[in-house]
Amino acid sequence: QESPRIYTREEVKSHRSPETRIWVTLGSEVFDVTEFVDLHPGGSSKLMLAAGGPLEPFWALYAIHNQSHVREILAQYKIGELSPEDKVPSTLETSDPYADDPVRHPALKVNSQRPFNAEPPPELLTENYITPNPIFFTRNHLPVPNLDPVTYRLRIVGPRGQSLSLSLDDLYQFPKHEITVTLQCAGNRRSEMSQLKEVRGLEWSIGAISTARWAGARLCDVLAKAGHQFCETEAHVCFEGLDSDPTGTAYGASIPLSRAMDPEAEVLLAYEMNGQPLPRDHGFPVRVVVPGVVGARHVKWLGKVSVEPEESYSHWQRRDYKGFSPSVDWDTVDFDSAPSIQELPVQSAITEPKDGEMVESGEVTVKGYAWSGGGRAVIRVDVSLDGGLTWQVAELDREEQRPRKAWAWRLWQLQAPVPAGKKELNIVCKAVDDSYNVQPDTVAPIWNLRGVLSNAWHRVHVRVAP
Ligand code: HEM
Ligand code: MTE
Ligand code: MO
Repeated sequence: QESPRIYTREEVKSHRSPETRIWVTLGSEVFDVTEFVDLHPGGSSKLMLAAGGPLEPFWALYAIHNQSHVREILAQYKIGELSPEDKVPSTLETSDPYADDPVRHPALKVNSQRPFNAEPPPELLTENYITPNPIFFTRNHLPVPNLDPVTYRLRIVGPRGQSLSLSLDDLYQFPKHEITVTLQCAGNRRSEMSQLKEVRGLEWSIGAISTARWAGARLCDVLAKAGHQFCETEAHVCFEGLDSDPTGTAYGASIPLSRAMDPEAEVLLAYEMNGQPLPRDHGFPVRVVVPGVVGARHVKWLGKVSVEPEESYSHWQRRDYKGFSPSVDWDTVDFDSAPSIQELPVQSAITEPKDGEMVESGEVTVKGYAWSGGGRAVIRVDVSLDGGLTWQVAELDREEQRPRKAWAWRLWQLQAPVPAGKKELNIVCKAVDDSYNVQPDTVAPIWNLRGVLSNAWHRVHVRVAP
């Protein structure tokens, strides 16, 4: 066996372009990843941030890399070792950008620790119409910023460049508007898609959805104050978070200006969640709430709002959170060809009983949630105990549903006799909204490479106690 080639940190540093080839280090090992750059699932530009240097500070931020299959890919590109005096400074190995993240509730099912992504377990999800703050699902792309409410400023930039800087006290001066809104991630129920065929993304079960009472200033009032009166149909309102990656790129997203300026759309710059200041995980001190629209646009830790002729140039607006045909794969996908997800389709899921559970013979109680995007109200939930052969109508909760402004979910339940002699039940639910939109019966025809918009009939298999 040959002894490994030894390189200095200086040498590695000079290899950071396709012309000179692209080298990186991990621990004391040196890799030439030139051939991998265009294959990187996280994008070539992200990988290039580490070109010529250590991966540790970046991988500490994207802990998805701490998996053996990622290490195996990297191992194929090994070209040698760093000289001993040039090993990574220990501060880089130990500094953890997530060290300051808040403490979380132990009931949350964690799908990723860094960044933090977690959902409430089904048995708690529909215990309350309003989800308690500590178990509200959390979807972070980056470390949670720690913002000082006293020095916090929100920058509002109008279409002609005129700008306004608002403190929290300034925001409190606008009329306080309070609404109940369900927030759902585009990736809710992704795990059902990945069971069918691999998708790229976090494994969410049915809990990437929660409901809160949000209070704050209406975005249309704040934009009017910034001198914005008109509604150009082509324009967009872009939001930027104060969480940012190693290049300083902030989380961002946008919505059409027409929605932002419509008082009936009730888009909020929210500073309260269920009567409390926003928790840090949910955007303290200010986040956007866009009723009826996918979670990704509800930008947290809001730093900037601007009226622009184009949609946000953010990765999450243009290169993610879009739907595609099942025929599209990572070699053929053209992100520019599909619109960004805004309003979400009709959705429902069973939270009780749980898959695999044993239920009593006699009577079974089935519970769950149902919701639709764009303010469309859920008008009915159908439940089957025999895999969809026969159906019964579930009882919906009595929460208020305003026409065209049904922003929040409806909880539902069905109590039904267990058919005599049954050893197992295939429980299914499906919801109907007030446009008579329905859910597809299976996941195959809506499967997509990113695993978004997963809203097939929800199925739970249980055994009946003898
Ligand atoms: C995802 C490998 C460098 C950011 C991935 C995945 C692999 C990978 C295999 C997919 C993981 C999975 O889905 O299970 C590598 C290798 C690298 C490298 C071998 C170095 C040669 C970087 C750097 C960054 C980065 C430097 C950031 C600055 C990301 C992100 C994703 C990702 C954000 C997630 C993409 C998504 O699912 O949305 N990487 N990576 N990677 N990588 Fe890297
Ligand atoms: N805003 C910022 N600044 N950073 C983020 O990572 N995640 C988005 C959105 N707003 C995100 C963000 C996504 S994809 C979702 S689904 C919701 O926040 C989740 O909100 P929650 O964590 O309060 O449930
Ligand atoms: Mo999301």
